[in-house]
Amino acid sequence: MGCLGALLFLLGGLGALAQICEITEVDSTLVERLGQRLLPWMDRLSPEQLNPSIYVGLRLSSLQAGAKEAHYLHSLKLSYQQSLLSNDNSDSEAKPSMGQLALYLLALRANCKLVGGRKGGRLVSQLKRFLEDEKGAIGHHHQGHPHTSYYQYGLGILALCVHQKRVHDSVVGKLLYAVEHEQHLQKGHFPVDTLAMAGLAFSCLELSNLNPNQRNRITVALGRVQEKILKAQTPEGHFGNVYSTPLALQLLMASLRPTVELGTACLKAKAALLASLQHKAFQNPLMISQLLPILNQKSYVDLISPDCQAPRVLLEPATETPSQTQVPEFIHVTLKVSSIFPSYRHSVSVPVGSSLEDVLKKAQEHSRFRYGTQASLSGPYLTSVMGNKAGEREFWQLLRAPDTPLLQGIADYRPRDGEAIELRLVGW
Ligand code: B12
Repeated sequence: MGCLGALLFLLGGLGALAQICEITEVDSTLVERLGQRLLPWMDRLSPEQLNPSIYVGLRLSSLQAGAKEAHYLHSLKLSYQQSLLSNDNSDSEAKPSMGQLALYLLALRANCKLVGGRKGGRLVSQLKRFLEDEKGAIGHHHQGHPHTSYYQYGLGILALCVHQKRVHDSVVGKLLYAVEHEQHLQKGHFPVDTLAMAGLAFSCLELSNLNPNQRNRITVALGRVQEKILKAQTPEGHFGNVYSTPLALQLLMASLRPTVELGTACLKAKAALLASLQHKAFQNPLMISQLLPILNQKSYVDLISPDCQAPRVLLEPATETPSQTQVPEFIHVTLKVSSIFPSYRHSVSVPVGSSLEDVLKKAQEHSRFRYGTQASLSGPYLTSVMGNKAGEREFWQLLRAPDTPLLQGIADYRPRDGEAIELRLVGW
């Protein structure tokens, strides 16, 4: 073999080793069971319970909900357009946030519509205004923070991009800077989710070439995001934690950068995810909605040109096995709040299988404990404890004592007997 032959042989070998990220051959019954868990949520049509992420997740999955799906989109349109396009500012609390508007635009695109007309134009202008305000809050010298988060900032850019709407280079520039100087992304709190969302926005911009002046910077940032996410893989295989893995995989699947490590890392993540599915880790509809696309080899970036003709399997409601009525067994859970004076500690007894929210309710009924929540797309978000509302860039963190942050919210986490749960006011 001559020199050229040897070189071609070597390149061919390397090409074969560089792999893309694929999650194929997932048991269809497992996927259907996940989809079935979304169905009851699609009957909840009140404005606080509507969730555009559910619609997006389903449309990018291999499953469909028949007439329910069209009805859900219709309800989303009524609710979002009414609250976003009305000039009534009296009930500003009820207005969707920047991220919710962005998810709504993703839902419209998932139905193969591009925003247009007067109403569509107003929604786009509103999202652009949100981003401009956030850019202002970050500041010229990047000394500030967005009012929402870099996660929502990325989501906003992504939503406009899949509708082929250009945002100013300076808006994209703030997200690029945040990725280039990672300390600006949420310190310690879910950097993988935030990086993945930023990466999805950059992937869309790269493919659509909407900001040609920033092409090189976007390409470099994407490489950095991919590298960081691969580095965040845990020994079990998750990227960050189990719940950031779906978005991380969406980003890696959309990647145009096959590498030797990529394919292997994705296979390992698939194994970890499947194990988590067996352990019923995915019950929350928002989490399921971020997971379903990857089980169908899709990511939010596919919304650039969605395939609305692709065959999808019709979901049938799950057949319920009647549970035997038994006398409930009780467990004891200790609830602690040390961030207040005087501190609080109390043990409550609740039936086995109760959620942390049930524990909080019981403590409120039987002691001086008080709490408040706010509805969100992930479920009830704990906003205040003992009358202390978390301030700007603060939150009430949920921990299993002594120091393990919970990976689920108050409605989903089910404490075990003897566990102590701490609610701690922290900055983020
Ligand atoms: C940003 C963020 C935060 C910020 C929110 C503040 C802010 N102003 O943005 C901070 C750091 C405070 C936070 C806190 C928590 N978070 Co958080 N968060 C996110 C993140 C990265 C983006 C959320 C978002 O903006 N969505 C888009 C907008 C449009 O949707 P939204 O519903 O309007 O957004 C609001 C809610 O998401 C709410 N929120 C944020 N996190 C959580 C978690 C839960 C369980 C609930 C009910 C609500 C909630 O804050 C958002 C802004 O108002 C997601 C990542 C993801 N993959 O979704 C994780 C994520 C949702 N969070 C998660 C968790 C576990 C928590 C905590 C429970 C952690 C803890 N141990 O205390 C706490 C919530 C505790 C509480 N008080 O109820 C998990 C949820 C997993 C699950 N099984 O559902 C996720 C998926 C991260 C992960 N990979 O583990 N979070």
